[in-house]
Amino acid sequence: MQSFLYISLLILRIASPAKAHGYVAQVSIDGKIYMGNVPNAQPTSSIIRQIDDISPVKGATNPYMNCGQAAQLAALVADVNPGSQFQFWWKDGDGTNWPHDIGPIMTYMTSCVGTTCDKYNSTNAEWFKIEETGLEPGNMTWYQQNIMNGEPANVTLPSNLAPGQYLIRHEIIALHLATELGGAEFYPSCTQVNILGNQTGTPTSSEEVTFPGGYSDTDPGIYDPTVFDTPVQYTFPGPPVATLVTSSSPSSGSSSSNLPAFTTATPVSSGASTSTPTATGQATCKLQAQQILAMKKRHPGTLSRIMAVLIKGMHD
Ligand SMILES: *[C@@H]1O[C@H](CO)[C@@H](O)[C@H](O)[C@H]1NC(C)=O
Ligand SMILES: *[C@@H]1O[C@H](CO)[C@@H](O)[C@H](O)[C@H]1NC(C)=O
Ligand SMILES: *[C@@H]1O[C@H](CO)[C@@H](O)[C@H](O)[C@H]1NC(C)=O
Ligand SMILES: CC(=O)N[C@H]1CO[C@H](CO)[C@@H](O)[C@@H]1O
Ligand SMILES: [Cu+2]
Repeated sequence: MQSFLYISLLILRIASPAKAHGYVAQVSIDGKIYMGNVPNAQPTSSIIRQIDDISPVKGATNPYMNCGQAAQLAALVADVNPGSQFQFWWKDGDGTNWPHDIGPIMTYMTSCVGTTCDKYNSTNAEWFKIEETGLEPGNMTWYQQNIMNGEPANVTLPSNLAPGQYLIRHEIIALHLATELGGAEFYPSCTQVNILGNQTGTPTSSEEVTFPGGYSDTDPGIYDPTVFDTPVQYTFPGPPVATLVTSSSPSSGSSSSNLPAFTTATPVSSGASTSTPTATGQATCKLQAQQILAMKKRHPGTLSRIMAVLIKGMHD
C-alpha cells in the first residue's frame, strides 16, 4: 500500500520532462575562494574553465569529456602548494544545490606541457587520477549525496607532485540513468593551477589516459545495471589512483580517508549564480531525486527494478 503511494507520487513527478544539471560554481584552495563563471554567461577572470551548458556530457567518446561542454581557456592560474586542500562547490544551473546523488566523484591532473595553463589546449593531454570518491561506509549512500546537501567535494593535492603548471580535471558522474547503456551523465570541469615547491613526483605513463579515451560506455562503473541494488558494489572507471599519490604522505590520497582534515570554506554566496541559462524544470528534478532516495531508503532492494524503469525517461 505504502509502496503504491510512493510509486504514484513518483509517476506524477516524472510526468514533466526535467533538465536539472549543474557546474562548478567556485573552488576554494586552502580556504581562499576563486569564483567560476555561470555557463554561457559573460566571462569574468577565473581559474575555472567556463563551459557553455549545464547539461551533462553524454557518451564516453564525446570530445567534451575533456573539460566539459565547450570549455574555454580561463584567464587566471592559481599558485598552490603541494598538499593544498581544494573544495569544489557544485551548483544546479539555477543556483540551488547540485541535483544528483548517485555516482562517483573523481579528480585527474595533467601537466600544461610547454606553456602556462591559461594557454594550454588539453585536447591531447595525458591525465592521471589523484582521487576517487564513491560510496560511504556501508555502500548504501554515495558521497555525492553530501554535494546535493550543499557541501563541497574535497580534494587534497599530492604532496610530492613536481612543481609546475597543471590542469585539475574534477568530475562527477551521475548514475541515476546508468542502468541503460549510454545513460551515465558526465560532468567534467577544469581548474588551472601552478604548483610551487621542489618536489619530484611524476606519474608513470601507464597510469595516464586521454579524455575522451579514459572511459568506455560499457565500463562497469558507467553502464551499471545494479546501481540501485543496495548495498552497491561499485567499480570506478578509468585508471587507478596514481602511485605517486598513494606513495606520498598519508594526508594525501583518497579523500574519504582525509575528510576530517578539511575545514569548510564559506559557501557559495547567493549572488554567485544569479543569471541562469537553462533553469526549466530543475526544481522538479531535485524533488524527484530526493523522493527516489527516500524510497530507496524505505525499500532497499525491492523497488530498485521498478525505480530503474521509472527513472528512464525522467531526463532527456
Ligand atoms: C583545442 O583544440 C581543439 C582541436 O583543435 C579545438 O576544437 C578546441 O576548440 C580547442 N580548445 C580550446 C579551449 O581552445
Ligand atoms: C567535504 O568535507 C566537509 C567537511 O568535512 C564535509 O562536510 C563534506 O561532506 C565533504 N564532502 C563530501 C562530498 O563528502
Ligand atoms: C562495498 O563495496 C566494495 C567495493 O565495491 C566491496 O568490496 C564491499 O564488499 C562492499 N561492501 C558491502 C557491504 O557490500
Ligand atoms: C632548496 C630549494 O630549491 N628551495 C626552493 C623550493 O621551492 C621554493 C618555491 O618554489 C623556492 O622558493 C625555494 O628556493
Ligand atoms: Cu542532471
